[in-house]
Parts: sequence; C-alpha cells; structure tokens
Amino acid sequence: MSMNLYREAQERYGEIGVDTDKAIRMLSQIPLSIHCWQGDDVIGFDGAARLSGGILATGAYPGRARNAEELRRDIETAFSLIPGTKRLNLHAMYAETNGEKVDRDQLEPKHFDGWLAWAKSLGIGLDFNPSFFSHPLAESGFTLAHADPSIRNFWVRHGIASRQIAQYFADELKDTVVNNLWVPDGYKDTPADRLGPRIRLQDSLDQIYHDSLPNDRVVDSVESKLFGIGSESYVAGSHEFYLGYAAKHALGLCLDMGHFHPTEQIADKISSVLLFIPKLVLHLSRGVRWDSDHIVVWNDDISNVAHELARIQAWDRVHLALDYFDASINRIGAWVIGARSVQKALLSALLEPSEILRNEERHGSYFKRLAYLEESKSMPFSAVWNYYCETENVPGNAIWIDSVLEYERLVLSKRES
Ligand code: RNT
Ligand code: ZN
Repeated sequence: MSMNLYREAQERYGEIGVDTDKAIRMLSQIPLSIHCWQGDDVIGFDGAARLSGGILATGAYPGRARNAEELRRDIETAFSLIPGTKRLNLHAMYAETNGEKVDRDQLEPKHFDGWLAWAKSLGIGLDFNPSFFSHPLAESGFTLAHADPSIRNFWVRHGIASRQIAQYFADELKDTVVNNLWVPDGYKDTPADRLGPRIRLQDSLDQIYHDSLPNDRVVDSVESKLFGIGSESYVAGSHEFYLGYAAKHALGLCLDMGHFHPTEQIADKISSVLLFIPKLVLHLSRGVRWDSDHIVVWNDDISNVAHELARIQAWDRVHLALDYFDASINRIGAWVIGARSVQKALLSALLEPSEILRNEERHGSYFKRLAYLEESKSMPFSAVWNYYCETENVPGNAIWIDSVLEYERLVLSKRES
C-alpha cells in the first residue's frame, strides 16, 4: 500500500523536478545528535543537588532514568522509533566513576568507557559537552568568567579535560566528535561592569583552546545565550562575544534556537555565519516564553532552519543536535517527537522544488517563486515520509506512539523515583 502511494507521490514530485529517492537517500545520511539529558531531566550521575545554571526541567512524570543502564536502555528504545543516522550527545556529568568521587576537573577518558563500548556496539557516533552547571563551584552563577582565579582555574581544567575526552572518542570511533562549550555566567540584575566578565571568559577560553588537538576530528564549538533564569540582565557569553571569538580562532559556533530574542530566528544567520566560521553546530530546540528548551515540534522555526540547510547544502560543516528537556511527559516520547519533527522538517525541505525556485528568483518572477513555495506545502509529503520510515525499519505512522506506551507499561512504570 505505502509503496503504491509512494510511486504516486514520486511522480507528482517528479513533475516539479524533485527526485524523492535522492531526498530520502540524503536524509538517511544526515546525522542527528540525540541529547542524553532529556532522559533524566539533566540531573547526571555526579550527585548534583539540583539543576542550576539558569536552566530548568519542569514536571515530575514518573519513570526518569536513574543510572547509566536505565538511560542507555531508554535511549535505545527511542532510537528504535527514530529514522536516520543517530548519534548520542553526552554531557560530562554523565561520567561513570564506579562510585568513586571524581570531581569535574579530574575526569578522564576512562570514565566514559561504558558509553564508548555502548556506542561501538550500536555503531553510532558520540558528541560531548563539558558541564559548567549543577556543581558547588557554579553556585554563584559564574564559572569561566568568575572573578576568583582559583574557581576560574577549576573550570578551565574541566574544559581541558573535556577536550581530551572528546579526542579519545574521536580516536576510538574514528569519527568526528563535536565538543560543545556552554557556560551560564551572567547576572540577574543590571551589571556595573559588562566588560570584566567577558575579558575573564576570553582569557579562560584562550587557556582551554590553547593546545591544538592531534587531529581535526574534534569540532570545538562555543554556544551563546541571550539570558537565563536568574541571568536575565546580562550573560557574558552573548552572541556577539562568541561570534567574534569563534571567527578569530576558527572554532565552531553553536546557535541554539532558544537563545535569541523571542521573535529572532536562527535560520537567517546560517548563511552569514558559514562565510566566516568553519563549523556550525545547531541546537534544535523551541523557545516558549521564558523557557528556551521545549520539545521541538514541526513548526515554522524548524522548517525555516531545514530549508536553509537544504538550500546551502553544507552538510559537512553543519552539525545538528537536539537540545531540550521536558519532565512533564513520557521522556522517551519527548525524544521521539523532537527527533521525528526534525527529520520531517528536513525531508520536506529536501523535497523543495529548488531548481524552479532559484530560476524564478533569478528572473525576478517573485510571484511564481511565492506560488511554488505555497504549492509545495500541499504536495503528498506523508507518502514519502511513510516510505522513508519503512526503509529505515521504523514505524511511519502513529503506531510508534503505542510502542512508547508499551515501554512505559513494561519498564518505566516499574521505576520508583
Ligand atoms: C543551555 C544550553 C545548553 C544546555 C545543555 C544541557 O541553555 O542550551 O546547551 O541546554 O548543555
Ligand atoms: Zn543549547
């Protein structure tokens, strides 16, 4: 049945110059880094008392993963319902230390061997993030920009250790590893000195990135933010700060969809940034009011990003990663909804009649450009999506919802919080 529908759709897309087979092939090869931290409300394994750093996972839905085994099992379940090439995005606070207290500045590659072996067994790639929050030395709201050099140095050591861990993953997996740095540093109220923390942040980053790593498989990226909870008036690592820093030092830049003014979208930044920055990391998320981390849904924001990516075709320079956390619904469902929404947005963008659109634009036929853009929205997308999912061995339609509920009944409901 879905094959017949697919053939029909293929013909209709063919009439406007779109090759559906090619779109599917491309989509299946675009890696999406799935964030481990949706599975446990960004708590991690190093005994943090609470989530800090101006981010908040609200809700108390039962079934939160409490250890590495549970988290890995949950991720595998989510993966089984997500088509395409998947990676796992880890945070340093998910180190496995066998009950030993290892502070963040002392973390070593070996503390991630459990994750590495698991990634190898699944044949997936890994990405990494130093964790500059939910720690006693981050309580003041400052880490790499802290005024106290001893606290700053602790976090510099953590930044350096994290690069070593990312390098280890890259060597072991013979694969690119994104190592993304985000610090919460900022003030709740109007600062008297906006420059000082930025000078200190710059100095800390200079130390962290001082040594170049032995090969170019690690993509070091830096992530900006406009404001956080408790840092509403000032964030040291603003967009301009990191745009400048990344351009100057040829680092990757991470744009998080929830880290800009509410009406400001990141889609239009991509083409500019790629002219000056070697690698771009996108944190796919959804801002709602004060929260920058709602589950991604297939809305205009993510569509615009996907269209930009499909038009620019710089897949080797852009790394896609989910970044949101919702503790109020089934967490596996949260992963799957976000990942499938991203895949849908990408597929729909890859099915755009780009030849026609560019041609009309070149000839100044803006009426036709807009007309084709609108018409392409009602093409038989779902037939292609369902067929794509079938080729990826995941359910194409709403059946996946039942799989999540079944896992909740069999596994999640047995966990005590
Ligand atoms: C926070 C940033 C950052 C975090 C993760 C946990 O606002 O978006 O990327 O969400 O590192
Ligand atoms: Zn982010």
